[in-house]
Amino acid sequence: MMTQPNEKTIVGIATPMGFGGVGIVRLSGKQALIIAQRMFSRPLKPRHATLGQVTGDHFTDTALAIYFPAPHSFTGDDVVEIQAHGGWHLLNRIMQTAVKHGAIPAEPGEFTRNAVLNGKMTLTQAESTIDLINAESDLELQNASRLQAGELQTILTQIENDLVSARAEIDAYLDYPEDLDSPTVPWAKIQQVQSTIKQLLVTTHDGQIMTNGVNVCLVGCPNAGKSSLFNALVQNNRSIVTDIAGTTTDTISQTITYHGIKINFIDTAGLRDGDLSPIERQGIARAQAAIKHADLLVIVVDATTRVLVDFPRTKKHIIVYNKCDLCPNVPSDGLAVSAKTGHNLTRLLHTIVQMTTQNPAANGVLNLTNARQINELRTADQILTAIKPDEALDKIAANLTLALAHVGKVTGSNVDEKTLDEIFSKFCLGK
Ligand SMILES: Nc1nc2c(ncn2[C@@H]2O[C@H](COP(=O)(O)OP(=O)(O)O)[C@@H](O)[C@H]2O)c(=O)[nH]1
Ligand SMILES: [Mg+2]
Repeated sequence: MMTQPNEKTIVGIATPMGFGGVGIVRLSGKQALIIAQRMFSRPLKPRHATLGQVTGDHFTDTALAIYFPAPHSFTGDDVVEIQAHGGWHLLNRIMQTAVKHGAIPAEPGEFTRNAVLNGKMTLTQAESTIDLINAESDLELQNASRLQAGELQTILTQIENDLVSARAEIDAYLDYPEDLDSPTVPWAKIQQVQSTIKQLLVTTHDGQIMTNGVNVCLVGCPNAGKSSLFNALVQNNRSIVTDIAGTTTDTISQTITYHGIKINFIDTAGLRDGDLSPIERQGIARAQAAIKHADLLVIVVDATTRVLVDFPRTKKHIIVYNKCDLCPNVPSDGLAVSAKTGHNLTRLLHTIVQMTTQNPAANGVLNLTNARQINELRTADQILTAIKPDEALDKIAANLTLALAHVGKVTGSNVDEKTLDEIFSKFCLGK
């Protein structure tokens, strides 16, 4: 017989694998309390932190334990959290002890999965947990918090309702054509759904940038000052600077956050031809690969020589004339900067953000960041966009149902076990 998710009691380490002051082992399921009491010295009361001893083979630790009776717990099942000291071996031992007493090691994301299955949170909220945990900037945190609060779920539930009611209107005619004078397609409703989904999809570009950052490649002739500029921008002496051409060979990257946007700067080898060492040739090949993958190129020109390097003009780029401390008058097609004095570097950062983002979350737009959700909504969008008002009604109805199915894969109203497995396998153990 298949075990229902909440018929077994699972155990996992909820805190990261490492060494810390505190580490948490979490039990969830019908036997959670019984198993916890087999290893904890004092009786647990609902929602009370109890100080006691947790004991197993080879160890005893002083710990706090809290019992959250169902349904008022994270998973919706009975939960016990044991807060012990945060050593990975100790926590593993506590977990093994729980297993010895009847618990089953949790699969990645199984706690959250149970929370969804028990109706404690929606699927979009569960998926946004990963965003919240992985957030590296305030913008990401802000966006993840909004997803956690259910903002996307609310929008998509409205879409589902509209699709269902549009479909019902058509069905009414198909079932009883004699009752209605002429078939009416609820076109306004369909268009409303179309436009809401399109609005959501527009945000994926910025969502992507918010999560992964923009890749900005510093490109130019040897000695233009790329490495100096790189160091000044990332405020770290990462890259070696000399007046010898060909100093930088490997690509060097570092990420900074500017106004909530992550910018991944990549310093590259200067581009030049001639009789080059194999090291420099490889460096230039790497530079060219980095240029190809960059979202934006900063073309660094030495203001004193003004030699512009060859670069793919079709790529987004900004020309900067560096060393403007030596030569303040520069051509109007670029920005005068100085790695040495820091002149115009804030302006450069500002321009980079402006040129690479469309509508950053700072403007109050909810950004889609999850590839799976984006794929499903893109498919729904394609299906809906292909619908024509003068098509056969049964065909329109069928396409509305199909679009609804894809939206349901995001909201959770149409997900199977396999999809849930895929979603939660991306979670960490103990989550
Ligand atoms: N005066 C001045 N010198 C600079 C500036 N930026 C770089 N340099 C000098 O130019 C030379 C080459 O710099 P580097 O950053 O290694 O250039 P790269 O080969 O393009 O990476 C070094 O001697 C730097 O000190 C600048 O803004 N002003
Ligand atoms: Mg360099």
